[in-house]
Amino acid sequence: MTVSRREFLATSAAASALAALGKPTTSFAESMANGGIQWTKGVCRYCGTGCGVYKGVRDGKLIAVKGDKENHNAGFLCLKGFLLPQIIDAPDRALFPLIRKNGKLERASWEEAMTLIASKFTETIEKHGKDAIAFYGSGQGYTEETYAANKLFKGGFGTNNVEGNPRLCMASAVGGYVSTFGKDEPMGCYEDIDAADVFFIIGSNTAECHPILFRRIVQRKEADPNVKVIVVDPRVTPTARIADLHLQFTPGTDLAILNAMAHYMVKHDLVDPDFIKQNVGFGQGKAANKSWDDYVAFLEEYTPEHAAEVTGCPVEKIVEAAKLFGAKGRRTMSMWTMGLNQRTKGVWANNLCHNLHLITGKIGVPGSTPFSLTGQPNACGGVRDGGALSHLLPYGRVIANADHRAQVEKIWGVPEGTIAPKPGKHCIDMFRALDEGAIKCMYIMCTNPGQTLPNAKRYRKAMASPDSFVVVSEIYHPTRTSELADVVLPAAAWSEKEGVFGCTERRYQLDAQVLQPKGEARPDFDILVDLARRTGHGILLPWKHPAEAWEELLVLGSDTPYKIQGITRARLEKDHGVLWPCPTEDHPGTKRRYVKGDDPSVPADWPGRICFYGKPNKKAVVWLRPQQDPAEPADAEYPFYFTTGRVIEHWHTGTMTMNCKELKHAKGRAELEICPADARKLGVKTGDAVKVTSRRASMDFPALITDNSPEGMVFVHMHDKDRLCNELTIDAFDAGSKQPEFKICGVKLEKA
Ligand SMILES: Nc1nc2c(c(=O)[nH]1)N[C@H]1C(S)=C(S)[C@@H](COP(=O)(O)OP(=O)(O)OC[C@H]3O[C@@H](n4cnc5c(=O)[nH]c(N)nc54)[C@H](O)[C@@H]3O)O[C@H]1N2
Ligand SMILES: Nc1nc2c(c(=O)[nH]1)N[C@H]1C(S)=C(S)[C@@H](COP(=O)(O)OP(=O)(O)OC[C@H]3O[C@@H](n4cnc5c(=O)[nH]c(N)nc54)[C@H](O)[C@@H]3O)O[C@H]1N2
Ligand code: SF4
Ligand SMILES: [Mo]
Repeated sequence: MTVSRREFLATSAAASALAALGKPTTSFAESMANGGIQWTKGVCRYCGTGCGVYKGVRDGKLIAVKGDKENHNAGFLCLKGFLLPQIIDAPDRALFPLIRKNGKLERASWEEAMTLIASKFTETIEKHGKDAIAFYGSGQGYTEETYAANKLFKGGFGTNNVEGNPRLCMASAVGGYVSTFGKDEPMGCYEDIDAADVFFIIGSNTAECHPILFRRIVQRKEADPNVKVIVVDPRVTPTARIADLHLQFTPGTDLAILNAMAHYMVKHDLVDPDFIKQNVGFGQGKAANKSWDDYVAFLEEYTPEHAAEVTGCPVEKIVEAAKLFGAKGRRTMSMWTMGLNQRTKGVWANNLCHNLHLITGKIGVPGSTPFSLTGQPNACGGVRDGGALSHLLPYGRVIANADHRAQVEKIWGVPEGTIAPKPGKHCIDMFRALDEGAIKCMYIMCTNPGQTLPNAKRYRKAMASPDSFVVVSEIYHPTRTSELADVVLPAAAWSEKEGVFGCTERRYQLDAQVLQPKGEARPDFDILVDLARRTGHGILLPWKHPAEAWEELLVLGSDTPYKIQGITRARLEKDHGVLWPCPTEDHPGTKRRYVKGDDPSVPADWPGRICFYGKPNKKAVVWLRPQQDPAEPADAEYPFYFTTGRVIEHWHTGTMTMNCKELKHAKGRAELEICPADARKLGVKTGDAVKVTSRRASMDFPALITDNSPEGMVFVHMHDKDRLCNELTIDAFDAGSKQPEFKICGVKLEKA
């Protein structure tokens, strides 16, 4: 069998071949012996795997990145990580501020730009009220940066209109964890991979999106032939290619599969009644007032045969998945990402995954855990833990809770009542308000919504409108967002500043500065401190260095189950990542939450092995959630399912990775992945242009004929700035999490 370059890249073999280059060195003598390269510990810029890196600097330039052998990634990195140096000196780096004058972005001084922003924000609040301004941030900013913005907007300007791209990404996972367990964030850790017997991977293309975790899964599978991998994804992804069992189905129907698996487990004695009795309650709607019998009755209709009919997935595969997942004495780890979260029933889909672990008791032991994979490098640490969404406050607190607001106000030293009691607008509503004129000023930092919002035409128009004032802090220009801005602020990039990242497994780690910012670029943290000073809120952000903000975060996180007070700056500088809770500086960190003897929040005299202390009765909830159709299934007029997502080479809008020559050449433009049968019907060959039309827009893509796509479904990657697939996608969102359904809409296809 010949292996194409693409297949090679997309397997863990690529990652394995790019093993660590050697032991990190820091002393001058050692660095001279290494060709004068100074190596400093940091974190990869990209995905939520959060690989530890060493950054190699010579003569003031970042010349290499290598894997940190002492971190969880054991020295391994994927290609994107290794090629990080190329993002710094890219030709389109934004080097000085720009202000739009007479319709055109023109060079300006920092003084001019900051004065303009401060006066616009101040005037807008005076004229139109606090909620006429908004902040839109990112799971890629450092925790200190995100915190600075959150504090300035909620505690200074007095608006809860603080959102970020994690709304597009992790909101349904948050909703799932909070509704099922009472607290956000995964309870397991990467070490669970080494102990799992069964991997249940649903709606996650782990091989391309979390390659170094995928490598660890493959390693586990290779070490023990009894290990089984189940993949639940409509497409034949590189992840599905290692599966022992691949369940394909009509997009948007997998809630029926999850319920049918539960149905089979209940009928065939694959459940753990003792565990259920001690640790589990049942609920429907919003109330946890149901019983085991109600649950069994609810599952009655979800026979594997019924699910097969609804989903198109063969009945034997659903049964086999249930048998493998539920097998007694075997450990099961489930993983999921956007295939479940980016859905109008995203929270429910998350609930149903948790259900399978709760009814089988496969939770809280090494190798058994429901483990949501986080997308961005700091969606967990900065936005989720840091509470930088419109309904949240730091460390599990919520705007709607008066005690929580009072706790935060006290730590911030602001008068009682400063934090508005009503949640702000969530992402889609915020951009709709910008479109409708209710929001007039927006500060966008470290995200590229002009390319990544669904139904993008509408929101691009809103950002471009002369009636809105949009500030974009970016490391490059032009991007599909900075081109719409009124002011572009040149931001310092990864490695030109320092800060903390928190990845998927609750691991906090410090990313070091090793370079001076390019041109006139400044760290986002400094820019926000400057803005606070100019708007009369300097006292709230009195810091000179992010380490000072970190001190405050430790206080905010200490009297909560996060217990991050042991993760001091000094510890972060020394350690290769620490997993919270970590109540003291000499605490080893916590591998598994809710587990007695491991999680410091579980009382020592707790009678069971696990305590779901996030819930008042200490019981997690199995929710009765029915299958429901997506907002826009394929139909007679728009007969194809259109889905969008990622490939291993690129990061989101490609601003960074398209600047890496090898990555750009390996995969550049977005192609329409279509199966041979559908291509034949359309009369197209690979390379032919296909016109894709949704209810919102039309766009041409070159066809790529591949068996990866099932009949009736097409895929394009989201990384191409010249083909904005988001003009086609739908902005319908989950009623609970407000996360949009990027993964599913109906389109029609024609040969262009
Ligand atoms: N290379 C690379 N890695 C990345 C990123 C990147 O841009 N590039 N981004 C990071 C970020 S922020 C994120 S959020 C993650 C995303 O990581 P993933 O979620 O793994 O990646 P996606 O390609 O968005 O989508 C995953 C899968 O969902 C499937 N899917 C579509 N519809 C359905 C459905 O109805 N049900 C189910 N079960 N599956 C469905 C798609 O076929 C696709 O294979 O990746 C992170 N890692
Ligand atoms: N169709 C479709 N759309 C999607 C998705 C999908 O699956 N399909 N997935 C959604 C998901 S899960 C996510 S997470 C989002 C991601 O969406 P975005 O966050 O909008 O995409 P990125 O390309 O990661 O944007 C980050 C921007 O920050 C800039 N940047 C990098 N470093 C810095 C810095 O230090 N400071 C500043 N100020 N800027 C910096 C980069 O150049 C880049 O332009 O996309 C969402 N949109
Ligand atoms: S797996 Fe993710 S964190 Fe690790 S090197 Fe690759 S992109 Fe970076
Ligand atoms: Mo994401």
